[in-house]
Parts: sequence; structure tokens; C-alpha cells
Amino acid sequence: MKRVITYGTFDMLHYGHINLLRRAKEQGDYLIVALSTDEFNWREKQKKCYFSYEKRKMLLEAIRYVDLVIPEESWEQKKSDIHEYHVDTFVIGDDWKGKFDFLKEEGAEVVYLERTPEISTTQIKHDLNGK
Ligand code: C2G
Repeated sequence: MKRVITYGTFDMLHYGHINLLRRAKEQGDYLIVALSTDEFNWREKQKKCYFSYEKRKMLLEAIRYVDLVIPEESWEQKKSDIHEYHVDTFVIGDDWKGKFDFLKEEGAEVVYLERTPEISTTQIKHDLNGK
């Protein structure tokens, strides 16, 4: 049982997120998503989500590729998550390329997947405001 983990905000879920989650699941048999809490988003990423953590969690749990959703509350937790959840592979979009290579020292494979072009939560908000 190969266990994969990925991290993110996943606000206003869209096909770019689904592309990422599908390919992340393809890396193994069990996919854990560490979902950024509202507090972490605001404190560390200055992101104010449209959907609350509970709603974003509910949406993710409805996706066939996702097996478990846990909270992401700090940048540091990735190291301990690898051990606590017996993770074999860490996956994230290539906008983060190189940023999490240190996780290899924890024994995890680190995979950066190509982002889906043209779509982002920011773009959706911009387009809706423009109309
Ligand atoms: N993503 C993608 N293609 C897009 C948009 C997003 O592949 N068009 C990917 C991102 O690369 C990321 C995941 O979908 O792997 C979630 O994206 P965000 O919610 O924007 O996550 P982010 O703010 O990058 O948070 O500790 C890591 C952070 O929590 C990552």
C-alpha cells in the first residue's frame, strides 16, 4: 500500500485541483490531502477563502481520488506528517518546484506535477468580478 500526501488550500474547487489530485493518486494507492486551515491560510498565505475549512474538507472528501483529509496548520508539519502517516510520496504542483526537496531526507519521494494552465481560484474571482 503506497501512501501519497499533498497539501493545499483547494478553495473554489476547480478542474486544475482535480487534475492534481487524480495524478497524485496515480502515484500510489492511498491519497492523504493536508488541507490548509482558515487560520493557516490567512496567517501564512494571506488568503481569505471563499469556502470555510469545513466546506472545503467536505468537497475534497467527495472526490474519488481522496482517501483522507487532515488539517494543514503549519509549514513545519510536513516532516512529521511523513512519519505519522507512513507516507511514501509527497506530491505538489510545480509552482512549488524545489521548495520541498528536504522531505527526501525523511525518506519520502518528492514529486512536482505540472500545474493545469489558465485556471486558478484568483482567475475565477477576477473573471466573475469583471462581468
Ligand atoms: N494546482 C494545479 N493547477 C492549477 C491550480 C492549482 O495543479 N491550475 C495545484 C497546486 O499546484 C497545488 C494544488 O493544486 O498542488 C492546490 O493548489 P492551492 O489550493 O493553490 O494550494 P497552495 O496555495 O499552493 O498551497 O504547504 C503547501 C501549500 O499549502 C500549498
